[in-house]
Amino acid sequence: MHYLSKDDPALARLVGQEEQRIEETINLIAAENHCPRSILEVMGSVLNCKTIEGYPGHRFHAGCKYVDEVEQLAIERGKRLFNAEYVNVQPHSGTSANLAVYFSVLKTGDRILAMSLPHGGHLSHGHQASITSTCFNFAHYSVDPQSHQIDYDQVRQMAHQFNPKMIVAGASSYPRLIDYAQMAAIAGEVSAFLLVDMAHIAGLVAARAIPSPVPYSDFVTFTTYKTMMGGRGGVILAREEYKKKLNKAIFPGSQGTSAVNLIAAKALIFKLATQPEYAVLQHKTIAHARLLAEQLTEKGYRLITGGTDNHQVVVDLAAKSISGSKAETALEQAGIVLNRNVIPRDAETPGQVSGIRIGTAAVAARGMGESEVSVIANLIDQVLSAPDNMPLLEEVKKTVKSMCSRFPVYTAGSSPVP
Ligand code: DSN
Repeated sequence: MHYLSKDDPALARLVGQEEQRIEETINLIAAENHCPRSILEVMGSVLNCKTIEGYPGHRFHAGCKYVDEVEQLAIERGKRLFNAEYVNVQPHSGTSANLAVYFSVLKTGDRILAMSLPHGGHLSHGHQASITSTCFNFAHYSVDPQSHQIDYDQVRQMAHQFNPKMIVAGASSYPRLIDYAQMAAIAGEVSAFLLVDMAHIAGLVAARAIPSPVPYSDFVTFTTYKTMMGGRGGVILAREEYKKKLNKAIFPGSQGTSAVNLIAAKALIFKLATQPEYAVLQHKTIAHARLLAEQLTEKGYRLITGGTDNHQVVVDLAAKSISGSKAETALEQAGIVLNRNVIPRDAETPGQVSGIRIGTAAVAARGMGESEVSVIANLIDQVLSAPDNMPLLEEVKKTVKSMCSRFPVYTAGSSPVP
């Protein structure tokens, strides 16, 4: 931060404080990760300054010789990694990617069937607060009241009644695998497109740790900074037949110039994701989530779906007489960072909610193992059993800080795997 410290000491101080926060706290936010240093380097490189519009070989500004190669590299690596016919690496985010997919093959007002947000879906899947809901006519499927898993019979029934032009599978808060073959069969029965939003699980899919939706879907979207462990941004995978429509829907349809530095970070993580260390890490992320789920269950916590198949555990705190919001605050005071989460059929107010969502990608990335996961489960339980006990929260914070110091993220020349 040499130049930043000179130009803007106040901002440099904040970056330093954020670095310290990262080092000293346990990151259990399921939508985050620690990325390799090389990702930070390429995101902060001169590539940031190049304006590009259009696609490699067809640009609207001169000087694109090298950035064309960067984007082509990202596209080719993305195709190989995910076995996809078409890749678009320009979306600024997962929401931008989803919007572009909707607009590529649908008209405003067309019907889309997606998972309800309180049951695991995402804002950009037609939530009333999202612009997606004003552009398209959404209906939402929910999860089974007992198992909390997707009820494919209900999805099928709704698809036949609602007759959507597109079905969206994929979630931001769903700890189980989705049966893509079933979703594709249902979409086929009603002649709907199938979009799978794999934002949360892309890294697990890239490592072949869980099944890929690519063979079953017309479109797959994801972000590159969650389990994927790369820089910020979104990606679209599709069949080649949608290439022209998708390219147009991103540029000029919904975006202007795109961020070459972030496209380069996508190229980089697609390369790193082919390394054996990456696969080991993604398997470890899943194993950690399973262990955490088992240990919290043993301590009497009720988990949504009763467990996990991926990187996240969703805990229903209703029986513990503590809201998700209070749990989030108390845990943060103790150095454990996660987010409150709405759960299916949540009885709490939207601000308080009844759940918390726990992700294990970042603890795996900084090298924590099974014994640390067990410590984390104990610490979570201690805090949630006495959220107003400030001396206890201080004690836990000390334990967290001490444990974190043995697993540096970026200090002492370290860099998260791979
Ligand atoms: N989709 C949001 C989440 O899952 O928390 C942010 O990426």
